[in-house]
Amino acid sequence: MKIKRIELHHVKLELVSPFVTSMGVEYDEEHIIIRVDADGVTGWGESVAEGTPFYSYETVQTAWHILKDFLIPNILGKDLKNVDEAIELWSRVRGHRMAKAGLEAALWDAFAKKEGVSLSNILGGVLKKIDVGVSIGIQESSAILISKVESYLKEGYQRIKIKIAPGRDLQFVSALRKEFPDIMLQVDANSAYTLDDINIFREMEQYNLSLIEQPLGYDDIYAHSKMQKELKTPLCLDESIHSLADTQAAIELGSCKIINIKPGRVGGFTESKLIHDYCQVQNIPVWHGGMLESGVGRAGNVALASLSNFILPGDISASKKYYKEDIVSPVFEINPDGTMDVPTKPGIGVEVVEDRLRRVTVHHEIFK
Ligand code: OSB
Ligand code: MG
Repeated sequence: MKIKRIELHHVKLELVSPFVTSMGVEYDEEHIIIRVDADGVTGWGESVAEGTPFYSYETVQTAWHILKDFLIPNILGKDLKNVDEAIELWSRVRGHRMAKAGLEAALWDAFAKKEGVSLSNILGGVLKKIDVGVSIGIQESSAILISKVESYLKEGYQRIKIKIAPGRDLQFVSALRKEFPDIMLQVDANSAYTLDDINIFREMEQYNLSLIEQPLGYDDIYAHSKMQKELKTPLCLDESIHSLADTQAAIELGSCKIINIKPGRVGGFTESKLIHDYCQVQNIPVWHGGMLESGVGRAGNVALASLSNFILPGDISASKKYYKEDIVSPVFEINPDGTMDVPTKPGIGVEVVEDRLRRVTVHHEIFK
Protein backbone atom coordinates (compact mmCIF):
# COMPACT_ATOMS: atom_id res chain seq x y z
CA MET A 1 0.00 0.00 0.00
CA LYS A 2 1.59 3.22 -1.19
CA ILE A 3 1.46 5.95 1.47
CA LYS A 4 0.54 9.03 -0.53
CA ARG A 5 -0.45 11.68 1.96
CA ILE A 6 -0.61 12.14 5.73
CA GLU A 7 -2.45 14.88 7.59
CA LEU A 8 -2.15 15.81 11.26
CA HIS A 9 -4.88 17.67 13.13
CA HIS A 10 -4.20 19.11 16.57
CA VAL A 11 -7.71 19.02 18.05
CA LYS A 12 -9.13 20.53 21.21
CA LEU A 13 -12.39 19.01 22.40
CA GLU A 14 -14.38 20.57 25.22
CA LEU A 15 -15.43 18.03 27.86
CA VAL A 16 -19.06 17.86 28.93
CA SER A 17 -17.86 18.36 32.52
CA PRO A 18 -14.42 18.93 34.06
CA PHE A 19 -12.53 15.68 34.76
CA VAL A 20 -10.84 15.81 38.19
CA THR A 21 -8.11 13.31 39.07
CA SER A 22 -5.11 13.18 41.40
CA MET A 23 -3.18 14.69 38.43
CA GLY A 24 -5.33 17.83 38.23
CA VAL A 25 -8.43 19.12 36.44
CA GLU A 26 -9.08 18.79 32.72
CA TYR A 27 -11.64 21.02 30.99
CA ASP A 28 -10.84 19.94 27.48
CA GLU A 29 -8.85 17.25 25.76
CA GLU A 30 -6.14 17.94 23.20
CA HIS A 31 -5.14 15.06 20.94
CA ILE A 32 -3.83 14.56 17.38
CA ILE A 33 -6.12 13.10 14.73
CA ILE A 34 -4.10 11.44 11.98
CA ARG A 35 -5.30 10.85 8.45
CA VAL A 36 -3.42 8.58 6.05
CA ASP A 37 -4.34 8.37 2.35
CA ALA A 38 -3.08 5.34 0.48
CA ASP A 39 -4.27 3.28 -2.50
CA GLY A 40 -7.60 5.08 -2.67
CA VAL A 41 -8.51 4.49 0.98
CA THR A 42 -8.38 6.84 3.97
CA GLY A 43 -7.22 5.59 7.37
CA TRP A 44 -7.82 7.43 10.64
CA GLY A 45 -6.00 7.25 13.96
CA GLU A 46 -5.80 9.27 17.17
CA SER A 47 -2.70 9.98 19.19
CA VAL A 48 -3.73 10.28 22.85
CA ALA A 49 -0.80 12.41 24.03
CA GLU A 50 -2.47 15.22 25.96
CA GLY A 51 -1.83 18.96 26.24
CA THR A 52 0.04 18.39 29.52
CA PRO A 53 2.78 15.88 30.53
CA PHE A 54 0.95 14.83 33.71
CA TYR A 55 -0.28 11.33 32.82
CA SER A 56 2.67 10.59 30.53
CA TYR A 57 5.80 12.47 29.47
CA GLU A 58 4.38 12.80 25.97
CA THR A 59 2.38 15.87 24.97
CA VAL A 60 0.67 16.96 21.76
CA GLN A 61 3.81 18.97 20.97
CA THR A 62 6.27 16.11 21.49
CA ALA A 63 4.07 13.70 19.55
CA TRP A 64 3.77 16.23 16.71
CA HIS A 65 7.56 16.59 16.60
CA ILE A 66 8.14 12.83 16.57
CA LEU A 67 5.44 12.25 13.95
CA LYS A 68 6.59 15.08 11.69
CA ASP A 69 10.34 14.66 11.96
CA PHE A 70 10.77 10.89 12.40
CA LEU A 71 7.75 8.63 11.92
CA ILE A 72 6.10 10.22 8.87
CA PRO A 73 9.36 10.65 6.87
CA ASN A 74 10.06 6.96 7.43
CA ILE A 75 6.88 5.79 5.70
CA LEU A 76 5.75 8.59 3.35
CA GLY A 77 5.93 7.52 -0.29
CA LYS A 78 6.77 3.93 0.67
CA ASP A 79 4.86 0.93 -0.58
CA LEU A 80 4.07 -0.98 2.62
CA LYS A 81 3.16 -4.67 2.64
CA ASN A 82 1.65 -4.50 6.11
CA VAL A 83 1.66 -2.59 9.42
CA ASP A 84 4.65 -4.57 10.72
CA GLU A 85 6.77 -3.08 7.96
CA ALA A 86 5.93 0.45 9.14
CA ILE A 87 6.79 -0.47 12.73
CA GLU A 88 10.12 -1.85 11.52
CA LEU A 89 10.83 1.36 9.58
CA TRP A 90 10.45 3.54 12.67
CA SER A 91 11.88 1.04 15.16
CA ARG A 92 14.99 3.19 15.80
CA VAL A 93 12.74 5.71 17.54
CA ARG A 94 12.74 4.91 21.26
CA GLY A 95 9.67 5.56 23.40
CA HIS A 96 7.14 8.14 22.17
CA ARG A 97 4.57 5.41 22.14
CA MET A 98 1.51 7.65 21.86
CA ALA A 99 2.95 9.23 18.71
CA LYS A 100 3.60 5.78 17.21
CA ALA A 101 0.24 4.35 18.28
CA GLY A 102 -1.74 7.10 16.53
CA LEU A 103 0.01 6.56 13.21
CA GLU A 104 -0.11 2.79 13.58
CA ALA A 105 -3.88 3.01 14.18
CA ALA A 106 -4.38 5.03 10.98
CA LEU A 107 -2.39 2.40 9.06
CA TRP A 108 -4.44 -0.46 10.53
CA ASP A 109 -7.63 1.35 9.50
CA ALA A 110 -6.30 1.85 5.97
CA PHE A 111 -5.22 -1.80 5.60
CA ALA A 112 -8.55 -3.04 6.97
CA LYS A 113 -10.48 -0.80 4.56
CA LYS A 114 -8.35 -1.96 1.67
CA GLU A 115 -9.14 -5.57 2.54
CA GLY A 116 -12.79 -4.71 3.13
CA VAL A 117 -12.80 -6.04 6.71
CA SER A 118 -13.54 -4.44 10.06
CA LEU A 119 -10.72 -3.30 12.33
CA SER A 120 -11.95 -5.83 14.91
CA ASN A 121 -11.65 -8.55 12.33
CA ILE A 122 -8.13 -7.64 11.16
CA LEU A 123 -6.93 -7.38 14.78
CA GLY A 124 -8.26 -10.85 15.63
CA GLY A 125 -11.30 -9.72 17.61
CA VAL A 126 -14.06 -12.21 18.33
CA LEU A 127 -16.68 -10.36 20.40
CA LYS A 128 -19.64 -8.69 18.68
CA LYS A 129 -20.43 -6.61 21.77
CA ILE A 130 -18.03 -5.49 24.48
CA ASP A 131 -18.75 -4.94 28.18
CA VAL A 132 -18.34 -1.35 29.24
CA GLY A 133 -17.92 0.65 32.42
CA VAL A 134 -17.45 4.27 33.29
CA SER A 135 -14.60 6.26 34.86
CA ILE A 136 -15.79 9.05 37.14
CA GLY A 137 -13.61 11.95 38.23
CA ILE A 138 -13.31 13.11 41.85
CA GLN A 139 -16.53 14.83 42.97
CA GLU A 140 -17.21 17.62 45.46
CA SER A 141 -19.15 15.38 47.81
CA SER A 142 -20.33 11.80 48.30
CA ALA A 143 -23.91 12.91 47.63
CA ILE A 144 -22.97 14.28 44.20
CA LEU A 145 -20.95 11.15 43.45
CA ILE A 146 -23.84 8.88 44.43
CA SER A 147 -26.25 10.70 42.14
CA LYS A 148 -23.79 10.50 39.23
CA VAL A 149 -23.27 6.80 39.79
CA GLU A 150 -27.01 6.27 39.96
CA SER A 151 -27.54 7.83 36.56
CA TYR A 152 -24.68 5.88 34.94
CA LEU A 153 -26.08 2.65 36.37
CA LYS A 154 -29.46 3.55 34.94
CA GLU A 155 -27.85 3.92 31.52
CA GLY A 156 -26.57 0.37 31.90
CA TYR A 157 -22.85 0.72 32.71
CA GLN A 158 -21.63 -2.59 34.13
CA ARG A 159 -19.03 -1.23 36.48
CA ILE A 160 -18.08 1.98 38.17
CA LYS A 161 -14.53 3.26 38.53
CA ILE A 162 -13.87 6.30 40.66
CA LYS A 163 -10.75 8.41 40.77
CA ILE A 164 -9.18 8.81 44.21
CA ALA A 165 -6.45 10.97 45.74
CA PRO A 166 -5.04 11.30 49.27
CA GLY A 167 -7.77 12.76 51.49
CA ARG A 168 -10.41 12.02 48.88
CA ASP A 169 -10.57 8.26 49.01
CA LEU A 170 -12.12 6.17 51.79
CA GLN A 171 -15.12 8.46 52.37
CA PHE A 172 -16.16 8.11 48.72
CA VAL A 173 -15.58 4.37 48.55
CA SER A 174 -17.50 3.67 51.77
CA ALA A 175 -20.40 5.94 50.80
CA LEU A 176 -20.74 4.27 47.41
CA ARG A 177 -20.51 0.76 48.80
CA LYS A 178 -23.18 1.55 51.39
CA GLU A 179 -25.53 2.90 48.72
CA PHE A 180 -24.73 0.21 46.11
CA PRO A 181 -23.78 -3.03 47.94
CA ASP A 182 -23.50 -5.19 44.82
CA ILE A 183 -22.08 -3.11 41.97
CA MET A 184 -18.73 -3.84 40.37
CA LEU A 185 -16.61 -1.04 41.84
CA GLN A 186 -12.95 -0.10 41.40
CA VAL A 187 -10.66 2.85 42.12
CA ASP A 188 -7.90 4.59 40.17
CA ALA A 189 -5.24 6.60 42.05
CA ASN A 190 -3.08 7.64 39.08
CA SER A 191 0.09 7.16 41.15
CA ALA A 192 -0.90 9.49 44.00
CA TYR A 193 0.22 7.30 46.93
CA THR A 194 3.35 5.74 48.40
CA LEU A 195 3.95 2.52 50.34
CA ASP A 196 3.61 4.60 53.52
CA ASP A 197 -0.10 4.86 52.71
CA ILE A 198 -0.62 1.09 52.90
CA ASN A 199 -3.10 1.41 55.79
CA ILE A 200 -5.53 3.36 53.62
CA PHE A 201 -5.57 0.42 51.22
CA ARG A 202 -5.81 -2.14 54.03
CA GLU A 203 -8.94 -0.34 55.13
CA MET A 204 -10.26 -0.34 51.57
CA GLU A 205 -10.20 -4.15 51.51
CA GLN A 206 -13.56 -4.32 53.34
CA TYR A 207 -15.36 -2.67 50.38
CA ASN A 208 -14.94 -5.55 47.98
CA LEU A 209 -13.29 -3.59 45.17
CA SER A 210 -12.65 -5.42 41.90
CA LEU A 211 -9.26 -3.79 41.71
CA ILE A 212 -7.09 -0.87 42.74
CA GLU A 213 -5.52 0.83 39.71
CA GLN A 214 -1.98 2.25 39.80
CA PRO A 215 -1.78 3.38 43.45
CA LEU A 216 2.02 3.94 43.45
CA GLY A 217 4.74 5.57 41.35
CA TYR A 218 4.08 5.73 37.62
CA ASP A 219 7.45 4.12 36.94
CA ASP A 220 7.64 1.83 39.96
CA ILE A 221 6.76 -1.78 39.19
CA TYR A 222 8.83 -2.95 42.16
CA ALA A 223 6.95 -0.92 44.80
CA HIS A 224 3.68 -2.35 43.51
CA SER A 225 5.03 -5.87 44.08
CA LYS A 226 5.57 -4.99 47.72
CA MET A 227 2.08 -3.57 48.05
CA GLN A 228 0.36 -6.48 46.30
CA LYS A 229 1.93 -8.88 48.82
CA GLU A 230 0.15 -6.99 51.61
CA LEU A 231 -3.30 -6.95 49.96
CA LYS A 232 -5.93 -9.44 48.82
CA THR A 233 -7.60 -6.88 46.52
CA PRO A 234 -6.02 -7.19 43.06
CA LEU A 235 -3.78 -4.33 41.98
CA CYS A 236 -4.00 -3.33 38.32
CA LEU A 237 -1.23 -1.44 36.55
CA ASP A 238 -1.90 1.35 34.06
CA GLU A 239 0.89 4.00 33.92
CA SER A 240 3.71 1.50 34.62
CA ILE A 241 3.02 -0.78 31.64
CA HIS A 242 4.53 0.38 28.34
CA SER A 243 5.34 -2.93 26.68
CA LEU A 244 5.21 -6.70 26.77
CA ALA A 245 8.50 -6.63 28.71
CA ASP A 246 6.98 -4.41 31.42
CA THR A 247 4.00 -6.78 31.57
CA GLN A 248 6.24 -9.81 32.03
CA ALA A 249 8.23 -8.02 34.75
CA ALA A 250 5.06 -6.95 36.58
CA ILE A 251 3.51 -10.42 36.49
CA GLU A 252 6.67 -12.28 37.45
CA LEU A 253 7.29 -9.86 40.33
CA GLY A 254 3.68 -10.18 41.48
CA SER A 255 3.11 -6.44 41.10
CA CYS A 256 -0.47 -6.83 39.93
CA LYS A 257 -3.10 -9.43 39.10
CA ILE A 258 -4.82 -7.50 36.31
CA ILE A 259 -3.54 -5.33 33.44
CA ASN A 260 -5.12 -2.23 31.90
CA ILE A 261 -4.29 -2.02 28.19
CA LYS A 262 -4.32 1.32 26.39
CA PRO A 263 -2.90 1.15 22.88
CA GLY A 264 -1.53 4.71 23.14
CA ARG A 265 0.44 3.93 26.28
CA VAL A 266 2.05 0.78 24.86
CA GLY A 267 2.80 2.05 21.35
CA GLY A 268 -0.10 0.66 19.33
CA PHE A 269 -2.41 -2.25 18.60
CA THR A 270 0.50 -4.53 17.74
CA GLU A 271 2.12 -4.26 21.18
CA SER A 272 -1.34 -4.34 22.79
CA LYS A 273 -2.01 -7.70 21.14
CA LEU A 274 1.30 -9.10 22.41
CA ILE A 275 0.37 -8.04 25.95
CA HIS A 276 -3.16 -9.38 25.55
CA ASP A 277 -1.93 -12.77 24.31
CA TYR A 278 0.73 -13.11 26.98
CA CYS A 279 -1.75 -12.28 29.74
CA GLN A 280 -4.21 -14.80 28.33
CA VAL A 281 -1.63 -17.58 28.63
CA GLN A 282 -0.74 -16.43 32.16
CA ASN A 283 -4.42 -16.33 33.21
CA ILE A 284 -4.21 -12.61 33.85
CA PRO A 285 -7.42 -10.78 32.90
CA VAL A 286 -7.04 -7.56 30.94
CA TRP A 287 -9.41 -4.67 30.35
CA HIS A 288 -9.33 -1.73 28.00
CA GLY A 289 -8.47 1.66 29.46
CA GLY A 290 -9.42 5.01 28.01
CA MET A 291 -7.85 8.41 27.37
CA LEU A 292 -11.04 10.45 26.83
CA GLU A 293 -10.73 9.71 23.10
CA SER A 294 -12.86 11.20 20.35
CA GLY A 295 -14.83 8.73 18.26
CA VAL A 296 -11.75 8.05 16.12
CA GLY A 297 -9.70 6.66 19.00
CA ARG A 298 -12.80 5.14 20.59
CA ALA A 299 -13.47 3.10 17.44
CA GLY A 300 -9.98 1.66 17.71
CA ASN A 301 -10.48 0.91 21.41
CA VAL A 302 -13.77 -0.89 20.77
CA ALA A 303 -12.15 -3.00 18.04
CA LEU A 304 -9.20 -3.96 20.23
CA ALA A 305 -11.47 -4.69 23.20
CA SER A 306 -13.23 -7.32 21.06
CA LEU A 307 -10.27 -9.68 21.57
CA SER A 308 -11.11 -12.62 23.79
CA ASN A 309 -9.06 -11.88 26.95
CA PHE A 310 -10.68 -8.46 27.49
CA ILE A 311 -12.64 -10.06 30.31
CA LEU A 312 -13.43 -7.05 32.52
CA PRO A 313 -15.55 -4.07 31.40
CA GLY A 314 -13.49 -1.30 29.78
CA ASP A 315 -13.26 2.46 30.24
CA ILE A 316 -15.07 2.75 26.93
CA SER A 317 -18.14 4.86 27.47
CA ALA A 318 -20.68 6.48 25.16
CA SER A 319 -19.53 9.52 23.14
CA LYS A 320 -21.97 11.75 25.06
CA LYS A 321 -20.26 10.95 28.39
CA TYR A 322 -17.29 12.96 27.14
CA TYR A 323 -18.35 15.37 24.39
CA LYS A 324 -21.50 17.19 23.32
CA GLU A 325 -20.59 16.57 19.72
CA ASP A 326 -18.32 13.73 18.64
CA ILE A 327 -16.36 14.01 15.39
CA VAL A 328 -17.64 10.67 14.06
CA SER A 329 -20.96 9.39 12.79
CA PRO A 330 -22.65 7.40 14.09
CA VAL A 331 -21.55 8.31 17.61
CA PHE A 332 -20.83 5.55 20.14
CA GLU A 333 -23.75 4.55 22.33
CA ILE A 334 -24.27 2.07 25.11
CA ASN A 335 -26.93 -0.64 25.01
CA PRO A 336 -29.29 -0.97 28.01
CA ASP A 337 -27.46 -4.18 29.01
CA GLY A 338 -24.17 -2.29 29.44
CA THR A 339 -22.56 -3.44 26.22
CA MET A 340 -21.36 -1.53 23.19
CA ASP A 341 -21.68 -2.88 19.65
CA VAL A 342 -18.44 -3.53 17.80
CA PRO A 343 -18.67 -1.82 14.39
CA THR A 344 -18.82 -4.28 11.50
CA LYS A 345 -18.21 -1.97 8.53
CA PRO A 346 -14.71 -1.88 6.98
CA GLY A 347 -11.96 -0.33 9.11
CA ILE A 348 -12.96 1.71 12.16
CA GLY A 349 -16.56 1.37 10.96
CA VAL A 350 -17.59 4.98 11.59
CA GLU A 351 -17.23 8.07 9.39
CA VAL A 352 -15.24 11.12 10.40
CA VAL A 353 -17.50 14.17 10.02
CA GLU A 354 -15.02 16.47 8.33
CA ASP A 355 -16.63 19.81 9.10
CA ARG A 356 -16.83 18.87 12.78
CA LEU A 357 -13.18 17.87 12.65
CA ARG A 358 -12.35 21.23 11.08
CA ARG A 359 -14.22 23.09 13.81
CA VAL A 360 -12.22 21.46 16.63
CA THR A 361 -8.86 21.65 14.85
CA VAL A 362 -6.52 24.33 16.19
CA HIS A 363 -3.67 23.52 13.83
CA HIS A 364 -3.09 21.16 10.96
CA GLU A 365 -0.35 20.17 8.59
CA ILE A 366 -0.20 18.09 5.41
CA PHE A 367 2.70 15.86 4.36
CA LYS A 368 2.93 14.51 0.82
O1 OSB B 1 -5.88 6.73 34.36
O2 OSB B 1 -7.28 5.67 33.25
C1 OSB B 1 -6.71 6.73 33.49
C2 OSB B 1 -8.24 9.55 31.40
C3 OSB B 1 -7.11 10.25 31.03
C4 OSB B 1 -5.89 9.82 31.50
C5 OSB B 1 -5.79 8.70 32.33
C6 OSB B 1 -6.92 7.98 32.68
C7 OSB B 1 -8.18 8.43 32.23
C8 OSB B 1 -9.44 7.81 32.60
C9 OSB B 1 -10.62 8.05 31.69
O3 OSB B 1 -9.62 7.18 33.61
C10 OSB B 1 -11.02 6.82 30.97
C11 OSB B 1 -11.99 7.12 29.83
O4 OSB B 1 -11.53 7.47 28.72
O5 OSB B 1 -13.18 6.99 30.06
MG1 MG C 1 -5.70 4.73 35.07
